Amino acid sequence: MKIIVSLTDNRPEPWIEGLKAELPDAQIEPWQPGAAQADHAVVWVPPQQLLDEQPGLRGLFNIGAGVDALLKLKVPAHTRIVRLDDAGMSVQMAEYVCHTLIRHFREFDVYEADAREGRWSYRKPKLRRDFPVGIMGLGVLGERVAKAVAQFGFPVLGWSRSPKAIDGVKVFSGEAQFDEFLSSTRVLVNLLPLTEATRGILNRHTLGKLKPGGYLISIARGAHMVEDDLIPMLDAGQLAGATLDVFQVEPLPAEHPFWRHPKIVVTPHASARTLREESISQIAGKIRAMEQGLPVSGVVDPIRGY
Ligand code: NDP
Ligand code: OXD
Repeated sequence: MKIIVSLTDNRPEPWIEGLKAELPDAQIEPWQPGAAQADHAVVWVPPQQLLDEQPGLRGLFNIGAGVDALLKLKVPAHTRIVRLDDAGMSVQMAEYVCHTLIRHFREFDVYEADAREGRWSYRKPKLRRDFPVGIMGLGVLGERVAKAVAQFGFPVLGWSRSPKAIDGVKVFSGEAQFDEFLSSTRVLVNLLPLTEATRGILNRHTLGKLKPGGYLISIARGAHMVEDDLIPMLDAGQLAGATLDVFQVEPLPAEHPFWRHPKIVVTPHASARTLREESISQIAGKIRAMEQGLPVSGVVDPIRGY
């Protein structure tokens, strides 16, 4: 069995070493133009040339959860695209959202500013029931985040394409229930995949439906948000604040106004990093299963887009 590796922005060597340790009988190499046909490829945003030159790939393993960049390429219909399922990312997302939510709810940002001035002053306690948290996307990441937030006693709502039941979470589904989901939410967390149906879904119309004091946590993809809509809503007091991890252009240009806006916190696409060891072991397990004709989880439906 031959496996090729092509990871934009990542050194392939540690991945190749890790995969070799898991799959000692496989031939595993970095992809180069003109390489002989392989059975599987492990990739992050590979060049179209790789796919054109490798029509016999059975598995295309993405080293991330989101496959929006991969689906822009022409992938042969018989090649199965497989995403990472969790592999250590959902707990990171839960940490990120709980931290951001609690920092905002308890006004730790205000205490930090007070401390810098040597000011001893209490904030009036707020009620959790006034901070319903709505999570868009209840997949591998969204469900874990919803459960983590519920543990802190906040009312939790979720929105997905298909109906589902999650303990402690009020689930809305489909376009028909989107407005009701938004108008019941104060802190909005986006964990949708980027598809044609979700591009631009965070905009002045949708964000304008949140409860007063709305707060946005945007951690899936930059193209979910109409960026020009955000600052006017913050400046007009229609939103209380936003924590943003993903952007239309990454790295976020140094001159971008998001960096310096007092109601925006920026992080550099760091809410859930791919963990190499967990990811290698998951991908190797899926390759073994595929080779034995067994089912694998995380196979992407290219029509649905995730
Ligand atoms: P999943 O595919 O497991 O879950 C996607 C969820 O979104 C599902 O609940 C799905 O509904 C729902 N959904 C999809 N389309 C729609 C729609 N049109 N309307 C309503 N709901 C919809 O994805 P993950 O949870 O693993 O990851 C989510 C995204 O997070 C990734 O696609 C990626 O873009 C982003 N991400 C960002 C990272 C970062 O560091 N910032 C790191 C990792 C991921 P249903 O359940 O009905 O199918
Ligand atoms: C992912 C990401 O999709 O890192 O996994 O954004």
